[in-house]
Amino acid sequence: MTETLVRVEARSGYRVLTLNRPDRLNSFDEALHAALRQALDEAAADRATRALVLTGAGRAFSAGQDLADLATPSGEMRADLGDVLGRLYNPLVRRLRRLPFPVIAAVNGVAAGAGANLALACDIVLAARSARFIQAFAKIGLIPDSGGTWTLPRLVGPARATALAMLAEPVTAKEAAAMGMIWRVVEDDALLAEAERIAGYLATQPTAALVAIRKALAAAAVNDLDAQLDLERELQGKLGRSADHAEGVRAFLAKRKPSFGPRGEEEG
Ligand code: T3D
Repeated sequence: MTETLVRVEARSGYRVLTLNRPDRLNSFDEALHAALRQALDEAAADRATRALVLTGAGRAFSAGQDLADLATPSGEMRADLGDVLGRLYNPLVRRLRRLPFPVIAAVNGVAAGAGANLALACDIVLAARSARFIQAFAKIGLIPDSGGTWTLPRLVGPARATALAMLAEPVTAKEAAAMGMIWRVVEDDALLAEAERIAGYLATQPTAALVAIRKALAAAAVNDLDAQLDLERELQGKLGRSADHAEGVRAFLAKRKPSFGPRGEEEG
């Protein structure tokens, strides 16, 4: 059951995870959460995995929480939503943000609610030209969750974040790229190939440095300049002593391509 809810394809140096509940627009019920959790943990445990692509089967990336799973047909809530976040979504976002390698979201179609914010929690977000992002929460009396209230203002600024959250209007991939919400728009039929090209490239790069980049950029949201300078010094000091740095410099001086070492113990 869990294998099919998230399709896992291992490639050379990276994995492709596909949310595979297309008849429900890859919306999240407990089983999909469990399957994704397992797939992420397996990828993290495999030293040969140095990048990940996250995408969706069918016409959606993910429609967020499966609303039918949380409520009865008459709209009566079956679960406490704070508890749902605490048990399922918050650990998932933390997992994604702490993976010991970079994660690329290949947003193949609509990404709504938590589906949008899980995509935005990834390190690099590509979207198919036909994809849409919807902060659907306000329409059902909620606030953006899965890190949305943290991620959105950082990506697009508070004015746009407020309008995105309050109006809950669909944003096209092109608009999302123009406002800095995502990295790039790709033609629909080229999306996965481009995501895999990037994952393949990142898998050959110094993983510890890539993970440290994520850490430093995230810390900038809360640090003042002094604290950030200290963090850069700490991280750079460590990276500067690494075999990957030495190899990068040697390769540069010898005018050849670097050959970086295997994934180490880096924490996400
Ligand atoms: O603790 C907590 O807070 C819980 C966590 C909450 C996090 C959240 O994600 S809250 C936000 C939940 N998501 C939404 O509110 C989005 C709801 N879906 C939509 O607004 C639309 O479906 C879409 C904009 C995503 C796509 O629209 P469209 O017109 O392309 O498709 P559709 O016809 O609306 O949907 C197709 C089917 O998928 C349909 O079922 P049917 O009629 O074919 O049997 C629809 O009901 C179903 N579906 C779509 N989204 C969900 C869903 N079923 C359950 N849950 C969904 N989220």
